[in-house]
Amino acid sequence: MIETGPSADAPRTVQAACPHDCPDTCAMQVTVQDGRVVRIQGDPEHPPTHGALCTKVSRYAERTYHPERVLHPLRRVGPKSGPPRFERIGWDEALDEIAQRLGAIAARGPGAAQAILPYSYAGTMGLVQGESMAARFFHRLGASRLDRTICASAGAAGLEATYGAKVGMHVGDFAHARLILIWGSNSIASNLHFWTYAQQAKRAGARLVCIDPRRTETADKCHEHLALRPGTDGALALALMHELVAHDLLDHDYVARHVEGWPALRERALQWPPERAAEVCGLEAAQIRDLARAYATARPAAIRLNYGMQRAHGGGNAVRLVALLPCLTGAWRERGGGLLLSASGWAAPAIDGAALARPDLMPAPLPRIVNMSTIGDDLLREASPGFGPRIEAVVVYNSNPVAVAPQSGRVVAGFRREDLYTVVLEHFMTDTADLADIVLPATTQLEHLDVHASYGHTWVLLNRPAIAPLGQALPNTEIFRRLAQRMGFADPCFADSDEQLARAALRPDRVDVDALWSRGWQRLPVPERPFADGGFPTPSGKARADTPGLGVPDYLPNHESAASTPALAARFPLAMISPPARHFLNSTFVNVQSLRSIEGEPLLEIHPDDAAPRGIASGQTVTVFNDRGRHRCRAEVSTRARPGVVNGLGIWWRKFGPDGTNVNELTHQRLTDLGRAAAFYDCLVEVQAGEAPAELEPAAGPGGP
Ligand SMILES: Nc1nc2c(c(=O)[nH]1)N[C@H]1C(S)=C(S)[C@@H](COP(=O)(O)OP(=O)(O)OC[C@H]3O[C@@H](n4cnc5c(=O)[nH]c(N)nc54)[C@H](O)[C@@H]3O)O[C@H]1N2
Ligand SMILES: Nc1nc2c(c(=O)[nH]1)N[C@H]1C(S)=C(S)[C@@H](COP(=O)(O)OP(=O)(O)OC[C@H]3O[C@@H](n4cnc5c(=O)[nH]c(N)nc54)[C@H](O)[C@@H]3O)O[C@H]1N2
Ligand SMILES: [Mo]
Repeated sequence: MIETGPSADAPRTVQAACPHDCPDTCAMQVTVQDGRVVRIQGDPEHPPTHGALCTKVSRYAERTYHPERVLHPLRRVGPKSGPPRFERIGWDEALDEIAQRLGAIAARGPGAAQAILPYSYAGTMGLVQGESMAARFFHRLGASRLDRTICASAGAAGLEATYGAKVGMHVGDFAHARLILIWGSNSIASNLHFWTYAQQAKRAGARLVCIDPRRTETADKCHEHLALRPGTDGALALALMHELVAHDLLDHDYVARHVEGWPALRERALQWPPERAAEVCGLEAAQIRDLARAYATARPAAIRLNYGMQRAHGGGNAVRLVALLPCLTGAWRERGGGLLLSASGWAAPAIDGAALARPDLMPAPLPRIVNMSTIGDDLLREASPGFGPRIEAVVVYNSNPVAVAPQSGRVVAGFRREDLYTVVLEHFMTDTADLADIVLPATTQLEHLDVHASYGHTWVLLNRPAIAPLGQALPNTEIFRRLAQRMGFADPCFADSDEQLARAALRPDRVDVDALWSRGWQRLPVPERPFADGGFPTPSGKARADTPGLGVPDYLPNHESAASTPALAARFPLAMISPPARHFLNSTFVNVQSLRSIEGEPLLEIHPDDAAPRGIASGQTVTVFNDRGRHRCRAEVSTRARPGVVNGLGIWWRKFGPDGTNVNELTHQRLTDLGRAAAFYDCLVEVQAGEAPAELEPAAGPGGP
């Protein structure tokens, strides 16, 4: 059934799916002629995709055929402190060496393989090329487990604490809303296909309100923009609740029947009059009052919450508070009312994660868990009873930690350890691949089979390979299959083909696999107006204002802010957020010339009121710094930044930065309240024109806050 290999002369169309970490998970149609991809388009029939792809992914062929694709296994020559120099080696040589190095660590005795760490995230969201054969391999090996916290785990924990699962509105139902709060989301940049529905609602008369410290391109297109201080969303939500109570705007019937623990939260909300929140958030009290009234009286009222607002100390609690708003007003009652942060909980029952990843292959006692958001510190940690063995080998796939993990100074120092054995499966020589011992060429989405679920809509999708692998590239699955064989892993699951893995991923009672194979996508069974009459996936069926073990949610100030760390704020008075650049996907596409030339160069937006006293003009080189490091980039003096907050758009490859750094040189490794996540947007800095004085050089060696 699966077409591979070179085609005949006539162009043919292959049904595919966008692999990227984006809520939209588009259905794509790939046109192939003479074995080469000539065009990539959105599938016009797939409802959320609607025939449209973003600028980035319509350039996916440019990325696949990029002249700098890694197409052969490579071995490092020269020290990690020096320039990245590699020699070409054969697959057998590469895999023999890796199997020998990993095998030697594992052979030291029970638990020893925990010195090996797999590091992966969402370079592809595919269920097959993500955590299937790779997970089986590391489970059987007994390697450390990775806590995948770098993106969404604070919000996920907040949502689960409140609704019981990561469930929310149908994205298409936003078209029916009369009011939409776009909260912590630059939808035009990062959730374009939601934006189409929001536009439909707007044309039908809906009011759009954007809640975001940055005046994004999305904020420009909304009727109103509340530019709150980063990390203060919880205070805003509490004040909105205050107004709902004070002006009796609650849906008492919905609250009584479908919300648990409201009386305790009500007491807390009453301590948050709009004036108090206005002070914390940097807003006007009148804006908060107006928003509360508008939200409670518009029917249907919808909230598109996104992960931008949970990358701060109190991110998990903030999500809990915001997620309760539609439960207090009964917004869930109508089609077009409610909230969407993630829809992945709707797909979860359709996916057989255990069949894919085979956690039963793990040894007892279970290997330790290492948090991916603290990889910098963890690579530099010595063995200890609390931590376990020192990390001696890292295998990276579907991720670029040297660019994307917080506090890069520590991450780079860790990956530079000469005694660390690093294997990177990649398409390109990323900042992480530059520090590898072995680089293995991986296939792209056009070259391998996969199946996808989405966290922003409720379809599953098939991705057929459109072309044969370029050069000597292999799918992640095949690389781990071959490694398993060399390690002598005899379980028959290590022989499963990609097609077997794809079929095993989906539960036949939920997904008609044959229909998926023939059409390329299939809608999951999800109720209309899912919580119109309660029925949240919690034990009681009620949304939880008071969650066992967590209590009632609260506003938690940032790790770093004028209120929580005044001495630090005196030295580093500006808050920095580092949201995605529109034409990159995290650190993917940064090396695609046509997209990089749109983004230009690493940029820091700074408000005129902050730029003037520092003598900073647009276009000038500036140094952004704090105790963790310094990062040079170009200033853009702009009211896209609010006073007191600078925006460093991400995520550039370090090596494209003027001084070989990116914004993560400044971020820290402290975690969020829930979900053990990175708090990227909770960060204080100072900015000065030109280059920073030498005494601001960060101290070498371990340290950090
Ligand atoms: N083009 C593009 N699309 C992407 C990505 C990308 O890198 N580029 N990344 C993808 C990924 S990995 C994810 S997780 C998803 C979602 O990714 P998100 O990171 O949620 O993506 P955005 O919606 O672009 O950005 C979040 C918005 O939150 C704002 N923000 C920052 N701090 C706060 C705060 O404290 N409160 C509030 N209310 N807002 C705040 C930022 O200014 C930004 O406009 O998007 C995906 N889509
Ligand atoms: N300062 C700051 N830092 C951030 C964020 C931020 O907003 N600000 N956002 C955070 C968020 S939300 C996220 S999700 C993380 C993202 O972090 P990552 O998931 O690491 O995302 P990418 O940077 O896109 O790197 C993915 C890599 O996987 C590779 N890849 C893609 N497909 C395949 C494949 O099939 N096989 C193999 N072997 N490799 C493949 C790509 O070439 C790419 O280099 O970054 C986080 N870091
Ligand atoms: Mo993410």
